[in-house]
Amino acid sequence: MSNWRIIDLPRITDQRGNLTFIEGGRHIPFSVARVYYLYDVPGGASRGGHAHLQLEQLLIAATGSFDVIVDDGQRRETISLRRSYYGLYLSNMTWRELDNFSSGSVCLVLASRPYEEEDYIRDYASFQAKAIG
Ligand code: T46
Repeated sequence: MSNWRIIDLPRITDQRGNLTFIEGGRHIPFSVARVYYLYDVPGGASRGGHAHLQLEQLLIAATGSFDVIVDDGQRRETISLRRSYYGLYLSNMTWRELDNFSSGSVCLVLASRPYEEEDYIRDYASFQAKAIG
């Protein structure tokens, strides 16, 4: 089973504008403990470059677009997010790098746990050794 997948979120379309909602445990496979967002990302910047021991997340391009490079230690894929009704689910032990942010883009993140520095693996070789056992 893959460490990542696109989740097609519910869409309520309306002449007044569209609405998407997310219920923890229903649309995504975890309860939401934290929400944060990346914004005002300068052109050419990249974020991430780490994995998490336990954390699961859902990444959404709430506005604009960006690319997410995902890696399970054996397989690497680049996923472009550009629609606010698609979420990219990342399981624990998934390496991620984010780049190619469009001007004004916002990366909205729902997370299964509070911020815990000890949950990060920041060295790729250590991540890969742990991931492939
Ligand atoms: C991920 C990508 C998409 C906090 O104090 N609380 C938080 O909830 C977060 C996420 C960060 N921070 C502090 C820790 C650092 O001093 O904010 C600073 C920047 O964090 P970081 O370098 O981890 O940011 P990104 O954008 O490289 O990575 C973050 C998440 O850490 C990561 O899990 O998937 O956003």
